[in-house]
Amino acid sequence: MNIDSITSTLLQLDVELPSWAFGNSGTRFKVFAQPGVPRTPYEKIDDAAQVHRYTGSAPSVALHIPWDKVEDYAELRRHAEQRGVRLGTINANVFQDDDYRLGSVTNPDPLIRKKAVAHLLDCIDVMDQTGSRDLKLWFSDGTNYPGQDNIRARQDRLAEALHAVYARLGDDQRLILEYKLFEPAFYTMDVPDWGTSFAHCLELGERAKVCVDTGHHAPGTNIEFIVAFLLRAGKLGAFDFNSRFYADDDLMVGSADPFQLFRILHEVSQGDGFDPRTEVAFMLDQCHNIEPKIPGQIRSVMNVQEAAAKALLVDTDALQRMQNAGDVLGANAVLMDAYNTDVRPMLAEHRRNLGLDPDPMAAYAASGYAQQIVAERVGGSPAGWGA
Ligand SMILES: [Mn+2]
Repeated sequence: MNIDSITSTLLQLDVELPSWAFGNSGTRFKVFAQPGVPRTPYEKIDDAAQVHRYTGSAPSVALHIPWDKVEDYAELRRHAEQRGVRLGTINANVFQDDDYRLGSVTNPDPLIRKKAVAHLLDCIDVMDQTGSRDLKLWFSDGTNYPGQDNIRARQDRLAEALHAVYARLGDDQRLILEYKLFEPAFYTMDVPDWGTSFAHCLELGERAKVCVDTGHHAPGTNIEFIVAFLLRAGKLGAFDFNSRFYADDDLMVGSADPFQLFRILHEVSQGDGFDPRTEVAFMLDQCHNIEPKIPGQIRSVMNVQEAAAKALLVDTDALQRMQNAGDVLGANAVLMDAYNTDVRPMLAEHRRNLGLDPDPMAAYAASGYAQQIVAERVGGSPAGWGA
């Protein structure tokens, strides 16, 4: 691909930011509070808009309900638009009530299942007001001990809930089902892997798709294979990008294993996933526990752009020739040539052409915004993992 078509593809590559990345977060051991952290969904959007301002590639913000519950979503939507961004994916949250100790939509108690489904339907009402396309579902549901509950019955309850939610979607709305190998449940998760998500989505219909959270697999899982398979099947709905060394670490995308991110985005490129018509949502799902949050998000967007640029640099004609000729080393060399290219000068030039600072990290640091929010955001409760 030549430089012009690479930059035009990069222009279309929008990375959605998670509102929760801007709030305080931590591990189960400690949350380190940072000064200047947003206290309201409005302030989270203000911070997200900064990331877009310096990268030009983060025009939407995903919300988490109820963490981002507001009185008037139309007003929040206008607030976002005034800041130059829009509201994106609505992430449902059925994992924080005491009622959900034994599960939400798969709970053995039908009343608790009903409560969970009601929340999911409420989230669609929110989507109608925010103009969001996607409802992202991740369930913490599962069991800790063999025999604790009937694995098959839990799948039936899951399917029933998903059907109820799917039936309520508008014509332009999608259900995105995320999976996770383990945690918080340690014996079985009800949606542990892409195959389970894929099977439920197939049964639901066209507008149900799989979310690949890069941190939700067993160590050593070949994520790019999953991506290639789902794209081929038309079932890759979204990415939740982050990095992991051990479990669901939620570190900055591209920080732990940039080569893996490149391999994933190479499959995206091969499967036309960068074409907006393929409707793959590229989202960050991260927490910045010890590093400053806005620069952490800026760096993450840049990491996605760098890996995408390298993936787009792959000489696909040469690659195919080598593959067809059975030239193992030649084919591998074509891929590695692209990966080993320093694309940073190209991206700096791309930003200059857009009227952006070629160095988003430095430009944000020089803006004074970090000092401004520390001075202004006094009083109130900093946002975190709660409503
Ligand atoms: Mn996720």
